[in-house]
Amino acid sequence: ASYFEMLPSPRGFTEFPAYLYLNTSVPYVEGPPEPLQFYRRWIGPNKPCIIRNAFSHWPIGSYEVISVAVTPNGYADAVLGDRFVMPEERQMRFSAVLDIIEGKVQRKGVFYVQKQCSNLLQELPELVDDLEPHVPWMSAALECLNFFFPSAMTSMHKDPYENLYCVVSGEKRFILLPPTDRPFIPYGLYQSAVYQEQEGGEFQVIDNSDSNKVPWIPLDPLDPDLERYPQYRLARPLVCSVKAGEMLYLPSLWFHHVQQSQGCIAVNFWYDMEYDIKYNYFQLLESLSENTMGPHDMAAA
Ligand SMILES: O=C(O)CCC(=O)C(=O)O
Repeated sequence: ASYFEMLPSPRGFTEFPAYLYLNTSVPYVEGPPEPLQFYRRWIGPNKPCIIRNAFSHWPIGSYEVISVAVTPNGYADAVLGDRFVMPEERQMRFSAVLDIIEGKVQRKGVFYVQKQCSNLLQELPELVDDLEPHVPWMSAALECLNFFFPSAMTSMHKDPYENLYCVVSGEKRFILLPPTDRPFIPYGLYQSAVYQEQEGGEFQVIDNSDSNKVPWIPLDPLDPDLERYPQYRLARPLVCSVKAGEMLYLPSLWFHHVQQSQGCIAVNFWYDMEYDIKYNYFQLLESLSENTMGPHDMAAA
């Protein structure tokens, strides 16, 4: 039975605890915090905040590069009909990407540089000199460093990481949903596929025949289809804008949808979450919710 069949009032179940622990907006913190204080105030309670002046000493320069993700619509890794579609990966010079983004050269599609799981260290060594390899008050060890350059949207998902998301230039707009909203967020299982530009310039969706189905969220929080997913009415999205020089602490397991301004450059630091009692309660909520996911799918969906 689904969560909704088992409990008379899912709203009542999450409303009171949410009222106790959630803010109605994402609060600001001035300057780099003390490690212990940051842990007590934000990481332990699993609450987001925006930190100002946390990396003002980074000398950010200009770079030469790398592999670019290309999609027809700006949605990399998102549900399209009954497919989970990933971007076409293309090798390009950084200056060529800039020309496209600045409109000097016309190209079909939306271009996005997104380096995940520390590829940054191999692919953008020039940038690494301009950053610090970790955030000193967060942890001594860098778990994973990712880099985002314009201009795409990231569909709603969650990660099993504590995320420090630094906007270097431009602005990012986040829609955040707490893990306690899991019952109101729909999931489906999708055939995985990639975009591929054809000779005529159109993009085709090509199936990845050898991969397992991917659990993903079909709902677009910018335009939620409430007829199809009525339970989303009970969700409590927080919207925040992170500007150049600001760092968002995005707690583990929070659902997030991300949009950005033209020319936005961002870097994030991922730290493993604690697989503690909170994680176990989340797993319980997950299994009580409408569930298309097996336990092995949990990690990054
Ligand atoms: O900036 C983006 O487009 C995606 C960021 C994201 O999903 C993350 O940091 O986990």
